Amino acid sequence: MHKNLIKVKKFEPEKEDILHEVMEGFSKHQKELPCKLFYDKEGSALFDQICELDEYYPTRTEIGIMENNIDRICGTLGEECLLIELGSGSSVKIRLLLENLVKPAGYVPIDISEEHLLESVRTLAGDYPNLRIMPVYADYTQHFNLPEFNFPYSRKVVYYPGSTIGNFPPDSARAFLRRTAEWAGRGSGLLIGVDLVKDVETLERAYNDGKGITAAFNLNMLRRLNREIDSDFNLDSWKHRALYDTNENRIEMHLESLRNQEVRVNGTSFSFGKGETILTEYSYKYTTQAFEELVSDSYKVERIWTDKDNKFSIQYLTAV
Ligand code: AVJ
Repeated sequence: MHKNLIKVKKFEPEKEDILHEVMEGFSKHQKELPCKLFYDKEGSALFDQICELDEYYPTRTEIGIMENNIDRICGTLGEECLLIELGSGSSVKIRLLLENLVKPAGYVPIDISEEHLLESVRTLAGDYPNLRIMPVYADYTQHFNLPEFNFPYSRKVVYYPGSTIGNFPPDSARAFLRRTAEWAGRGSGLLIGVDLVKDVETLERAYNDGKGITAAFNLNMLRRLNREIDSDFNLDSWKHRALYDTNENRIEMHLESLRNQEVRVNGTSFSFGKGETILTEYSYKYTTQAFEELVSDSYKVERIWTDKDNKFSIQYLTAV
């Protein structure tokens, strides 16, 4: 391991945890699987491919906003900030920050995919030999322990790019941001990417790409379960579906059963009717007003940067 890596206690997601999530999700009327199960090694690699797709505008738009406003963004974060990234691996974006921030005090990437985390940290450590990097392998939606920060820094800034906040239904998003504001503390910053409400065609195309990468990403969740827990999903019997709900302002991703079928999971049999779906992901879209309203009990919106078409926003908030 590189010399500027501070080792933290290793976090191991247990097979039992995954099994528990599956059992719980399959006991609901609308069966569901948590979207964090997308990100094993294969899933993380497929997600990287999604980010390159013509149809998938968020990543490229967010990077464009950063490039156009990098001085303003870094000026807002200020000198010697301690940058804590939730769900790292977005190496282009973090590099833009690390290259333009004035004397960053440290970088704490938190990620659920151990291999993805260590691989990106290894590369970053080589490229920024003077940067203090403290990777944390954890599920940041659950309780986790941060390493001790026994060095000076001006303020903590939590970095949450990619509009991943959109995965949470609004009430959970509010609760999650409240917890984040609590552990990061009053006055801490939150630099967050938020995807904006827009026309249905653009949204649905972004989740139904022509090459079928998003479909492979969605189906990989079942493949992963077959690899990691005792399940027997037949991959030929499931189909990717993504649609936008204009009332809820969200993309819904589902896996649709193509026939009546039984699936065994750890000795328990579940039946799926033809056309029945497993909900795998929500991706909520916000107006800037709706987002400000969502966060208002824990954060104050200080700055909003967008692209010329108002597709996506990067926002800087401070915990109140
Ligand atoms: C990583 C949650 C922001 O919701 O757009 C991309 C995940 N799912 N294509 C999103 C995703 C399907 C993505 N986030």
